[in-house]
Amino acid sequence: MYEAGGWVLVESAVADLPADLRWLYESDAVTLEQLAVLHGALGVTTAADLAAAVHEEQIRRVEGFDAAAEQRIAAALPSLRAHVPRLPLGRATALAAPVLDALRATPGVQWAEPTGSLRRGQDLVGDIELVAAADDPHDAIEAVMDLPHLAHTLHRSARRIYVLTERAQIGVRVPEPRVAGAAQLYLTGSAGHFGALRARARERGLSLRHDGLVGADGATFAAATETEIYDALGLPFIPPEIRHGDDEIVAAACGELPRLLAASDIRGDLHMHSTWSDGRDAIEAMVATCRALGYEYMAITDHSEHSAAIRNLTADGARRQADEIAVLRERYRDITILHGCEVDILPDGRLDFPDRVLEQFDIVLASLHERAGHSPEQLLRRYAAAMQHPLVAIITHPTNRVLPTRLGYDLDYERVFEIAVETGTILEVDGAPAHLDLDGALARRAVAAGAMLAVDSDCHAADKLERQMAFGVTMARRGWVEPRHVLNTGPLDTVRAAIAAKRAGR
Ligand code: DGT
Repeated sequence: MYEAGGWVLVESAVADLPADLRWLYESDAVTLEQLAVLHGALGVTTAADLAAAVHEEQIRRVEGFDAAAEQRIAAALPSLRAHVPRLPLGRATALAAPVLDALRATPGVQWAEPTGSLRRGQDLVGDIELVAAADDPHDAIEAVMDLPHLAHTLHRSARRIYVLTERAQIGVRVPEPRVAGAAQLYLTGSAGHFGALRARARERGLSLRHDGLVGADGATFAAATETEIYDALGLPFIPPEIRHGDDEIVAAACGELPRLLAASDIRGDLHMHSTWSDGRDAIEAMVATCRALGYEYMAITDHSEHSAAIRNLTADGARRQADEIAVLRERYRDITILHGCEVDILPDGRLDFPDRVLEQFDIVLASLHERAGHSPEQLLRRYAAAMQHPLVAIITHPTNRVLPTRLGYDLDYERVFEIAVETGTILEVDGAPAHLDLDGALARRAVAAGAMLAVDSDCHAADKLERQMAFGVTMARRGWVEPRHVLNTGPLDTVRAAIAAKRAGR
């Protein structure tokens, strides 16, 4: 009886730990007592804290621990979250948004930002950890406690809080502003990027720790901003989206960082849906929001007749849709409404509208929605046929993945990019949270191959146009994409010229 009671107590204590500590305990690297000692001595709450403590050899200095115990923890860290589903970026952004809003609205909070993979714009996010800079942390912590829909508080200390929402744990740290830049830099990572910065610091006789730079004299110089640390390492600020830990530090050191695409570079959105297919809003509502976003042009691109969407556009519907757009063009003269469609690429490589229908659209986007049991070679042939079609301007979401469950097509993407260049077909970076496709890595390869991109929202509701375009821009930034690589950073004339050139076979 007593034993069972004790077990229940342990189980509930473990369930109430911040997630990484729970998994560290479950990995058998530490006992519950050791975890309590470790937490008490070092304040660790996440894998990132543990990684810093291992790297900076702090664990072996805690009473009851030694180098072997530190090694056991180090060995457990890489697989700590192996069994935990990762959150799609869209979901993580939506969960973090109200917390960030509350923190930013709190008097005394100088700034509040996400960290980790969420700030880097990774498509799947392991955990949500936010940083808010404030001298007095009390009000910021209270603001988090006061948020609605919080299931549970897992941990609270003077400058940290971990809460459980219905879907995920959210951690908030409130460092003093004079050191907040160091915390932000470490927690943003990536681990590879931070490791490379550490190595660069060593070359300069400095030591980069999770809480700042330590000089040869042993003095830590606190950093209020990340820029101060980059500066001390002889580097410009490196945008979080490219902190992958590969070649960004070398490029930064040589003054060769690109001027990454920004949302403000986008002059129009070339992919969105209306109630004529599976969109939630009428064309006029989409137009109103695009005008509010300051776009010069937009394209309404509903799904073709046999697409698997819940509602599709018929050839006859397309004619009536054109009439509706003509009326809206008269009404709204400050934006150009392109009449387009997103046509399915059928299993035999033909398109889901005959040419005489496609010709009537201002812009045609083609999508390979349906695998039809095809091998990568067959899928590539279907793409090739679509890209060789003079009426196809853009290939949408080229890998056709669905996050977080369906992987993208396993294609020879170098060949896809080559055909896109040969045929003058634009490849899309699609900002729909389930797609985020091309992702950063593929976008970078596409640009390196000479392909032109379009960054679009693929939006199905007016109130998501801005947010989904922002995701598209984030993906492009992760791929080092510059404004000059993106068709819809240009004026309407450039877009029309690209479509016309393709149609003319130029
Ligand atoms: P995630 O959460 O798995 O999507 O990826 P991150 O990058 O957000 O990683 P997370 O939450 O484990 O740790 C936050 C940051 O801590 C990470 O981006 C960089 C920093 N860090 C530096 N070195 C290490 C390390 O060896 N391991 C871990 N886990 N984090 C490290």
